[in-house]
Amino acid sequence: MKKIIVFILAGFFLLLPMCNQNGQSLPIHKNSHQELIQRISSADLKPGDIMFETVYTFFMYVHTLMFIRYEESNETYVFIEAPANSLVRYEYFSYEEIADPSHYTFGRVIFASDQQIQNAILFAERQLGKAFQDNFIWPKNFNPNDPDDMYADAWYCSELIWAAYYNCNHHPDEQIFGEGIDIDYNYGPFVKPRDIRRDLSVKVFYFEDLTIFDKILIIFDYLTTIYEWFINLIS
Ligand SMILES: [Ca+2]
Ligand SMILES: [Ca+2]
Repeated sequence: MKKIIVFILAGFFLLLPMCNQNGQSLPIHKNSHQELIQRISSADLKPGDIMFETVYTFFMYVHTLMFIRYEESNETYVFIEAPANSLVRYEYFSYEEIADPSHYTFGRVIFASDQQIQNAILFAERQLGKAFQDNFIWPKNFNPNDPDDMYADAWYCSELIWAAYYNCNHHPDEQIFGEGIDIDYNYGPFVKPRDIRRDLSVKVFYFEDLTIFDKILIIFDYLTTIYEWFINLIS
C-alpha cells in the first residue's frame, strides 16, 4: 500500500509541471493522442458543445449542459439542462459565469458532423419541459418512448446530453432512436458527467487559465486511466 501511495505522489509531482499556466499543451490528458487541450475564446464556442459544472472542493464534475446559442442582444449564452428537482429547461449565463472555474470546462464531440450536432440539439430541445429523473440508480435510456421504462421520458443532466448524441443519426421527427455517438466513456448503466468528460469522442477545452484544482483533476484522470488500462491488461 505504501508503494502505491509513493507511486501516486511521485507521479503527481513529476507530472504537475507538464500543465502550463495558459491552459494549453497538456500532454498528460487522455485525449492528448487526438489533440492537445486548448484554451479557446467564447467566439469559438459552437452549438452542441457541452459545459461541465465543477465543485472544486470535491474535485467533482457535478453537472452537464448543452450550449445552444449566443444572444447578442443581451450578451447571453443559452444552454439546455436537466437540473435537479426541475423540468428540462433553457438556462442563461453571462460570459463571466461561463469563464468562472466552476463552469469553464467544455467538451466538443469531435466526431459529430454538423447534421448530427443539429439532430442532437433538436433532440435536447424536444425534451424541454420534461421531468427530472431523480432515481440515479435506474439504468440510463436514450429512448423517450420506451414503454418498459418508467423513467424513459425523464432525464438527469448527463443522461440527457448522452442521449442527445446517441440519437444524433436521425431527426427527432423520425422517431428512430439509438446507434448514434456514444459519449459514455465506460458504458454501463449510468452516465455521469465525468464519463462524458473522459470519453475519447469528447475534446476538452477551457475558457481561462487552469487552476491548481484542474491540474489535480487532470492528473487524477491520467492515473486512473493507467490503472484501468493495467487492470484490463491483467484481467
Ligand atoms: Ca431517463
Ligand atoms: Ca458509464
